[in-house]
Amino acid sequence: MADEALTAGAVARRLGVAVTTLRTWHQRYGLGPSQHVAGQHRRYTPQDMERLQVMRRLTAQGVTPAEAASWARRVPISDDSPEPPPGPESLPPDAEPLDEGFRDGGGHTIPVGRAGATARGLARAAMRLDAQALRDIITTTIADRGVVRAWDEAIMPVLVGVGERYAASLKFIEVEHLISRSVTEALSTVDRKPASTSPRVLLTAADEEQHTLPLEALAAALAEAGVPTRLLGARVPPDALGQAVARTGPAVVVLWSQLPETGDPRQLARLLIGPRRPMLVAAAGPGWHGKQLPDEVPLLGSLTDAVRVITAAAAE
Ligand code: B12
Repeated sequence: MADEALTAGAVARRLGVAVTTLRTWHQRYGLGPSQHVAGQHRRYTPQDMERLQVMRRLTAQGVTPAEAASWARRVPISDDSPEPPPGPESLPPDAEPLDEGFRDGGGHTIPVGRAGATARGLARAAMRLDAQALRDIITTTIADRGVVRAWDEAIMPVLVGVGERYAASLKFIEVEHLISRSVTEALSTVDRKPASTSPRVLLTAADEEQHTLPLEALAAALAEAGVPTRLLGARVPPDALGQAVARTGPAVVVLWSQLPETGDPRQLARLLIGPRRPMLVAAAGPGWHGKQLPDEVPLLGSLTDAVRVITAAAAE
C-alpha cells in the first residue's frame, strides 16, 4: 500500500487538475490524503484517488463541487466495503433549474438554453479554454449516454451557444476552435470495429464548407450502430467527390452544408447521374434550407433521423 500512495503533485497530474484545486477539495470538502508517514507530507491512497476521480468526473460534468464531494465521499474507504462507487445511473439528475449561461469569471457567458448540467459544465470548460476538461466531459458523456444523446443534449447546445456568442460579439473565436478540436478528438475515440466489407456510406462536406462536426458525430453514431463509413472531411471539391464515388461505389452519400453559400444543389444533382449512382443521396445541414433540391434527395433533419435513414439504406 505504501508504494501505491501518491503525492499531491502526482495525483494532480493524473487527474489533470491543479495542486491548488486538490488543496481546496481537501480543505473544503474533506477529500484529502489519508496516509500519514511520520516526517513526510501526507499521501493519497488508491481509495483517496477513487474519491477524487469521482469528484473530478462530476465537477467536469457541471455538478457543483459541494454536491460532487457528497457523492465522492460515498466511495468506500476500505477495500472490503460492499458499496460500489456511484455509477452514471445513480448520479444526480442532469436537468436542474437553469440559468441562461455560464460565466467565465470575466462576465462572459455561453448561453445553453434549457440544456442540462453537462452542457453547462462543457460551456464553462470551453470558456476557460480547458482542453483537458473539454475532452473529459465529452468522452465521459459519450460513454455514458451514447453519441446521439451526447451530441443532442450537451455538444450541440454548446456549439449553438458559442455561435450565438460569436455573432453577438465577434469574439471567442479561440473558444470555438478549441471546442471544435475537442469534439473532433473525443468523437474519433468512439470504437470503429474492423469491418469485413468496404464501407457503403460516404460522408462529406460541400465544396468550400469548413464545418464538419455534425458529420463527425454522424460517423461516430453510425459506428456505434455498427455501420462503417468513409468521411472525406471539409471543403471537398465536386470533382474530387465524383472521383470518390466512382472509385468506392457507395450505397449512401451524405453532403453537409452549414452555410448558405456552400449549399449549391448542383453538387447533389451531379451525384445522381453516372454509372455508379448511389442508392441514396441525402443533403444535411442548414446551408440547404430554402434551396430547391433534386426530387430524389431528402434533407436529413437531425442526427437521430440521419442514423435511422442511413442505417436502413445501408442494410438494403
Ligand atoms: C464550430 C464552428 C466553426 C468551426 C468549424 C469546425 C469544424 N471542424 O466543424 C470553424 C472555426 C472552422 C468555423 C468557421 C467558420 N464559421 Co462557424 N461555426 C461553428 C459553430 C459554433 C458550430 C458549427 C456546427 O457544428 N453546427 C452544427 C449544429 C451544432 O448546429 P446547426 O447546424 O445549427 O444544427 C441544426 C441542424 O443542422 C440540425 N442538426 C444538428 N446536428 C445535426 C447532425 C446531423 C447529422 C443532421 C442531419 C442534422 C443536425 O439540428 C439543428 C437544429 O435544426 C456554428 C454555430 C452554429 N449554430 O452552428 C458557427 C457558424 C456556423 N459559423 C459561422 C461563420 C460565420 C463561420 C465563418 C465564416 C467565420 C469566419 N469569419 O471565418 C467560418 C466559415 C468558413 C467556411 N467557409 O466554412 C456562422 C454562420 C452564419 C451563417 N448562417 O452564415 C455560425 C452560425 C456562427 C454565427 N452565429 O455567426 N466555424
